[in-house]
Amino acid sequence: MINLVLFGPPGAGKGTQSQKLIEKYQLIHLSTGDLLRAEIAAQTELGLSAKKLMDQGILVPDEVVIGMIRNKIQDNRSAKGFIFDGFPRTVAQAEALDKMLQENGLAISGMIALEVNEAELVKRLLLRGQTSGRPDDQNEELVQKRVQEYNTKTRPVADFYAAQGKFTSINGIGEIEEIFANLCRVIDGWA
Ligand code: B4P
Repeated sequence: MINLVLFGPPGAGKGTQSQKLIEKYQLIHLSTGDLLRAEIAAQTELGLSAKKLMDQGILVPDEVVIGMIRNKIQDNRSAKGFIFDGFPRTVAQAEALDKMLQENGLAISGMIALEVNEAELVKRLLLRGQTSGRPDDQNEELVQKRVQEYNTKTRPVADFYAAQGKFTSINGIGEIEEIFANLCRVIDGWA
């Protein structure tokens, strides 16, 4: 079973690469960003309170995203594995994920980080903002805020997996196919 944490700053290509990985490895894709946007579209109470934070580029509370992921793992007990995309984003989320997986007799296989510099991230997200309709992709100030949230709250999650010997980083700049091939090489090494 492959349980991958795909890591990187906003705009690093996590969502893009996840789509290719789920097809190749038949994994369940768990994107907390997508799950939150689905709650917003359905206008649930959770969605409405998350929207206020997401529109400012701020992370939503740990207990909200942990609860969403717990439900999804329990709904997919017979899965071949999971891609965690955009989760965990804090060390508290990483600790909760380890515990949840342990309770289900599972474990993270490894974390792969996509390394992309800040100028490229801003360029990609503002470009996506022209067509995505995502309020958090609309202006540079907001995009910078998301990168700042990543640097302060999310970056330490890499050390959490490195301490377990489960961290690999690859270049996230270049052709999408080339980055995908490098990801597959790391994953195939886990088999
Ligand atoms: P997310 O939905 O996770 O959004 P994201 O970080 O912007 O990454 P995404 O996966 O969408 O973009 P990608 O890199 O694929 O989070 C949104 C918000 O939700 C957060 O700010 C937060 O408020 C909240 N949230 C989500 N999870 C949370 C959690 N666990 N805890 C607390 N809050 C949480 O792609 C970006 C663009 O780059 C695309 O347009 C793509 O086409 C392009 N691109 C990809 N690869 C490329 C390449 N190689 N070259 C050029 N362009 C490329």
